[in-house]
Amino acid sequence: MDQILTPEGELLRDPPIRDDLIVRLYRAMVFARQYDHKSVSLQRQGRLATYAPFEGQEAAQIGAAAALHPDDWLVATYRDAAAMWAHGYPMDLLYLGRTGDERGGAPPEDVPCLPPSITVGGHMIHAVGISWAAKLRGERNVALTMFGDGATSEGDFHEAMNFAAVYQTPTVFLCQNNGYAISLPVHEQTKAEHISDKAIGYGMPGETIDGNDLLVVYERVLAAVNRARTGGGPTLIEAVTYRMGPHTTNDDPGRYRSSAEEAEARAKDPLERIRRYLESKNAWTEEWEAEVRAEAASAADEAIAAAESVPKPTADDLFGAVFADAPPHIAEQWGWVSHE
Ligand SMILES: Cc1ncc(C[n+]2csc(CCOP(=O)(O)OP(=O)(O)O)c2C)c(N)n1
Repeated sequence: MDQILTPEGELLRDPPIRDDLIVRLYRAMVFARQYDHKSVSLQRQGRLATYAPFEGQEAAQIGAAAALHPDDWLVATYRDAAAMWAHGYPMDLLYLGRTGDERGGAPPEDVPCLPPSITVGGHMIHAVGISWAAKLRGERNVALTMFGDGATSEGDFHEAMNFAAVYQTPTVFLCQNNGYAISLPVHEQTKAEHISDKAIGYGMPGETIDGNDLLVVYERVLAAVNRARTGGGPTLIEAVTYRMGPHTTNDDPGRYRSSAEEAEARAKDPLERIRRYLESKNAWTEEWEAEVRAEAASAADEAIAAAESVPKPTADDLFGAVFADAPPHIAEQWGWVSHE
């Protein structure tokens, strides 16, 4: 498993980026964690619907998004809010989406993100389509698609990987192997030693990296993005990480994993690792951390306030988003809601 920065914060080779960029990405990870914690607490207050926490996966998501050009596409899942936010998806729309309001799934025109896919695996095909279109049009942008270990058992994974390799589409497949698909551990998900080994069968490069190491994620995703952009075709990257929280706010991980395992994973916290490294370079202090956390908390508060101030969708918003011409039974229901 490729690694640049050990959990203790020691460098195994030169970092791919300068310390000032590492500081910026660390700051983004703190913002992401604040968003995540806030989301769980808002869900517990009944202000958000079901939420899928990503705590523990911040390095994989922020490192990957940082390797993209602003025009590149990000096609991700319900657990990838950190990556989407880092790629420009406004935080208030992320919150709005989690209130159950579909309008949160429509980012501004200049943010090349699809709405988060709830269908496991389905979005990888869309990423391949988008990147194939870019290739046919002679554009230089690539598509990065993020998915979990469980998604690699879907037929859609096979179709997307095969098509991408055959047509040499500029697609980067980033699997965040976070150990579980809900309660199913990854060793019951596949008999392959590494998820990245699956790339061999499709004829594309594959590699396994430490997904809690921001530096290796950035370096390897950037290499894959550059290869895709310059006509070298797709890559499969397996970023090994751990979902520290439950699958969603409806899940109790205590029913399928031990607290000893969770404690061991917490010792590999991706934020702690960067903090240790920055501290060793005199680029981190407790005061600065407190300031960043306070800024992150206000950003999250402002975003939720903006999301909660959006007027509730009308019947026309809800039905009109789905039907241009509503069939009679739907038109009847549309009428009921319009008159409520
Ligand atoms: C096609 C499909 N099948 C089943 C589900 C129900 N489901 C939601 S999340 C999930 C597990 C996905 O695990 P993984 O791909 O490892 O991603 P993670 O949730 O760990 O990020 C399942 C089975 C779904 N949403 N879509």
